[in-house]
Order: sequence, then structure tokens, then C-alpha cells
Amino acid sequence: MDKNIYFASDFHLGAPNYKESRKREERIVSWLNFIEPTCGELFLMGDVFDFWFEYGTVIPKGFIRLQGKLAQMADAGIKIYFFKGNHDMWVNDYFTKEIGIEIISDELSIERSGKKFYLHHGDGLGPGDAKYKFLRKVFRNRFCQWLFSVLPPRIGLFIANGWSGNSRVASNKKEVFLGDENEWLAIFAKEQLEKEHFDYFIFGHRHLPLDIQLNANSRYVNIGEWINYNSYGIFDGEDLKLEYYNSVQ
Ligand SMILES: [Mn+2]
Repeated sequence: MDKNIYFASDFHLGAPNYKESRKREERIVSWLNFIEPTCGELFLMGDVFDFWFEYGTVIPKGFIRLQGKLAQMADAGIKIYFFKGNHDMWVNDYFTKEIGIEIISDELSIERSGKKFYLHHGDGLGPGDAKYKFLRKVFRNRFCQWLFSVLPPRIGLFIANGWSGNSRVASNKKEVFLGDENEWLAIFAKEQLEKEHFDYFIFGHRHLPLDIQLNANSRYVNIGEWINYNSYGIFDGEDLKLEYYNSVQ
């Protein structure tokens, strides 16, 4: 492995308003410029957009700088993955056709330089949150998606923006660490470890950068979000690190 692998999630572009989102998008593009020379693979691990829905021939307006930058990186040979988050699970084939991005619907396990990674956005895993787990089934149901798709975008996006307006990003509620024993994605990871070894579990969704030792050989790293933290994961072939992007560096 002669280049690094980068992991980032929860940009929530579009929220809480156009101005704030544009500033964040420029910060993300600046980070992509910064990592590009050392980037072999880029994992965008969900909630890149606060809302995304692809109609048959129409996509939401905006986010053009990010899309242009990703297209340029992909054209230069960088492999890019896009995980469905709970806010942008309605991606279809646009980014694959247009940019060459690989869409990941649920978990992905990979092996790089002899290390095993378990990757997932993090939604709907572990104990609790029965309400969301039910909604996730509805949101991912083909028939429900078809019903939404036949609404005119003006109405569909109005509903979606109302929904997003209630999200954690809109209220910018700061997440609090619950302790190693109570963090539900740590609980989920420990359950997985009983079945199969992984060196690293990487999730987003928590909106809180975390680095938790699960046992002597496994860690759970949460890559945080880009509203407050600008946090990301980097694997250099030896070890996985949680870092923070400072745009003035
Ligand atoms: Mn999120």
C-alpha cells in the first residue's frame, strides 16, 4: 500500500441553511485538496447530504463543488466509496454513472495491509432505537420509494426539508459520550467480534469522534462529523488514526 485510505462522514450538506452549508462544502473541498496527493482510496461513510433523492431524470440542486472535486479525484484514479446514510439513502446510480463512485448500501468488510475493517454508516445497529429501525425499513422499501418518487420534487423536497429541519444538525445538539459500556456501536462491535475478528470498526452517524479499544486487537473508531469537528480517519498501512482538519494548516 503506497497511499493512505481516508474515511469521513456526516457532512450534512444542505443543513442548516444554504450559507452555512456552502462554507462547510468549501472546507470539505479544501480538505480533499489537502489529502489528495496521499489518497489511494476515499470512503465517504454516509450523511454526506442532509437530504438526497434521485428521481429518474432529476437530482437535487447544489453541492456542485464537492461533486466536481470528487469527479476530478476519481478521474485521477482515486477509488471512492459512498455509503448510504440515514439522510441520503436514496442515492441511485447517478454518482456511479457520472463519477464512478461505488455505492455501499449497508456494511462493507475489507482487508488492507493485513488489517480487517468493518465499515458501516452506523444507523440501525446495536440495541435500542426501535422507532428508527422501523422507519429505516419504510425508507428503504422499494414501493415507498416509488410512491415518494411520483410526488413532484417541489412537494417531495418540501416534505424532506421539513423532516431534515428536525434533525440533530438543524438544532446542533452536541452529542455526549455515554461511556465505553453504553456506546451502542461499541456494543454492536463487541457482538460482531464474538463471531469474527476485525482490527477496526469504523462508523459515522454518532456525530462524536470516538476511539474505543474493544479488546487487545480491536478498536472502534467513530469518525465524527463536519459541523463541529472536521474529523476523519486515516489508515497509512500500519495503523488507523483519528485526525482533525484545520483549514488554515
Ligand atoms: Mn448524521
